[in-house]
Amino acid sequence: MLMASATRRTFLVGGAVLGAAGTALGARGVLAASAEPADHPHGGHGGGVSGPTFRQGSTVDHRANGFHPSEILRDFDYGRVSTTPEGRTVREWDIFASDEEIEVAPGVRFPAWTFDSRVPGPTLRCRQGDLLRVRFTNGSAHPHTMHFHGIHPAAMDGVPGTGAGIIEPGRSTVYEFDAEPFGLHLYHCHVGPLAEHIARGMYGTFIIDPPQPRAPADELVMVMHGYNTTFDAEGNQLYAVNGIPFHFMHEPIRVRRGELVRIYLVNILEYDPINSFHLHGNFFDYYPTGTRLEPADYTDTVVQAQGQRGICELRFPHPGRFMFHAHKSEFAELGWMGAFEVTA
Ligand SMILES: [Cu+2]
Repeated sequence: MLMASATRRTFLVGGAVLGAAGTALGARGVLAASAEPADHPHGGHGGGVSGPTFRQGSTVDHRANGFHPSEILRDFDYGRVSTTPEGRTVREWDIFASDEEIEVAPGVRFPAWTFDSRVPGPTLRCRQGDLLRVRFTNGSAHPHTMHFHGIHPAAMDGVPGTGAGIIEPGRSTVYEFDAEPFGLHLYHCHVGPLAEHIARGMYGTFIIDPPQPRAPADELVMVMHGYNTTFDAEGNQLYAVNGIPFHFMHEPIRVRRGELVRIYLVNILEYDPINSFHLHGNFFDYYPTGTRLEPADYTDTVVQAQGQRGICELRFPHPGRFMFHAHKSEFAELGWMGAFEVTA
């Protein structure tokens, strides 16, 4: 397989080469090393992070990466729209897979596999009952698919062995299916080793709006994920929302006091079994999978396994800065934290 040679990579961080195994820093040392001055020698921390981290200070080169987490927040792709003679809405997208080296933390480069050159991939959005056509072209050096969550024929499931099956490099296929059921879904590659294909960045959000639209709101997409930068068995060294760890600490999400905010929250984190979302200073209505119009919970913390997702709706009664983060302190300190800036 092509990936065998690519799965063992090293990264130059803070003057030290971090290999897949046996480094002095260890897997969790990557963040501490990247976050402190190069002339400040430091060993591993056995899972913790001490001293300053890049949650303050320097950040990555978004321009070179070609995507920006703050833009991903409110970027909904409704496709090319047309209408059948029967009056049915048709939405079409062209999605391109490619291999991209991205800077995931200051000085830490990650060999990602992407949909449309970004992590996460584009947020595809439609309404229940639309006819969807997704032309997928594989420009990566590795075989991939697009597997959508939702209700569709087996041949459109985007898995090896059914329908078009695995899409080899240079090949393309069209996935065509009806948009159902309404809710918050996702798509991801489904080629093995699946953990690696997902962890490399091959996932995105798929929203099917209900027949009667939800109330107008400031709508945000948050995809929770991680990076295993050393490609070892120990799991992730970095955790993020929308591509870059700590991004929303550097650039808090600006929302207006009293305005309805709707968060489409998706967990695709690989290697760790559970992820979570906790909001400070407020509570939200929670709609698991977004498939019902009545909230199932009113809370400030939700837990999601991989592939779980849900819609959070809230209004901020107080202006000021309010943190959000995984209520798993380890993830939070390795990048999964951010803040809302509520303006009057
Ligand atoms: Cu893949």
